[in-house]
Amino acid sequence: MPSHRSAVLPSRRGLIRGIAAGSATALVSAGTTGAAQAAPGPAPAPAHRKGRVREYWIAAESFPHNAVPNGRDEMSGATFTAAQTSFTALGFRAYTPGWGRPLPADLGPHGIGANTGIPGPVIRAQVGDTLKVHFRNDDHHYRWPHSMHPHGVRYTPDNDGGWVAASPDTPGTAVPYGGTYTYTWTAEPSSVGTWPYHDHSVPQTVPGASSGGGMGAMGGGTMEIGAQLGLVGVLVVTDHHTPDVDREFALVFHDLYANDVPSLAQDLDLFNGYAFLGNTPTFHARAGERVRWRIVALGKEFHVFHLHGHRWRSGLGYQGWVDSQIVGPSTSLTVEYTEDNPGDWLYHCHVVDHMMGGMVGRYTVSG
Ligand SMILES: [Cu+2]
Repeated sequence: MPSHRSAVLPSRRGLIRGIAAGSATALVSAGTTGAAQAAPGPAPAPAHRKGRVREYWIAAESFPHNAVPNGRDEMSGATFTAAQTSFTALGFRAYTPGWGRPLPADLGPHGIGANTGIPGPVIRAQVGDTLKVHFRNDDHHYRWPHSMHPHGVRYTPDNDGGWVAASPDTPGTAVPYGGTYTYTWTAEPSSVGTWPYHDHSVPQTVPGASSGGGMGAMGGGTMEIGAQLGLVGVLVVTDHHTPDVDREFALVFHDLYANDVPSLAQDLDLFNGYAFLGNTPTFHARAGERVRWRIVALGKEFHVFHLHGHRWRSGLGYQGWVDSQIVGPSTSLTVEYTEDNPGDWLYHCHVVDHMMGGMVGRYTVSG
């Protein structure tokens, strides 16, 4: 029996409950709160709706990371040594106010996710809200400047985070090691959906890399190398039309290139920073639950998200029901269905090279 995407009534109450039970510690209400007011009617909420101020305290950190911690690909049988698949990664991590302590994982449908660095914490807002993201650069390994560049929300140039050599002093585009910056972004009616955010700072070359540094005295370096090393996350904007769900999974597609990251023995295709079946995240749901995947991609490749045993509404018009959808650099997918098919399933990129490079994982559904 196919899944159904049913019309779901506005559930402001559900969202508030979820926030209270979920990432509340990530949020410090520093302003007026209109969120508790009665939900408006079916028309899109106006941009000037009084929202809340949602503050996040996020650090960019460097840390050793093995993308294949169990040393094998349970799909092909290939094996790897830790040295072949390890590198110094970068990641965004959410903290208590003042960058006090890392926030605990919250994998619930309104939570920040695993908060282990790759991907960064799920940043959430409702239409009308203002996001104040306090950023600190704690990249003690590379000591490069970093930034946070959001998609989907509204911001001024000083809150863009995108560095260009022609105007290198634009605030917030190259936060130095040890430095801080606060970005202000607003959630508009046109912001509803799933978006990436990522490092967009000065191009750099990992020592020993055959790429980027090849430009030598001409300058160069690899654009968005920070994002390739892990500085990428998911930004979610909801409104009163957004259906409430029982499960929400954040999934980031991105790729590592041995030319850019010389400690790697080969290119790797990653789900949430990990490669190959048995290493990538295993997602769980139960029959009858409403499930939402929030998927973003970053890097140089186009991917195809495929989920075994399920179909969903594409929302694109050229074909209603799908079981595979294309996602490319900086674009996203929001996949929703009511779970009706218990079993152990695969999700993977259907570009075969990418599946063989690590983009495959498990999805288990209990009855
Ligand atoms: Cu792919």
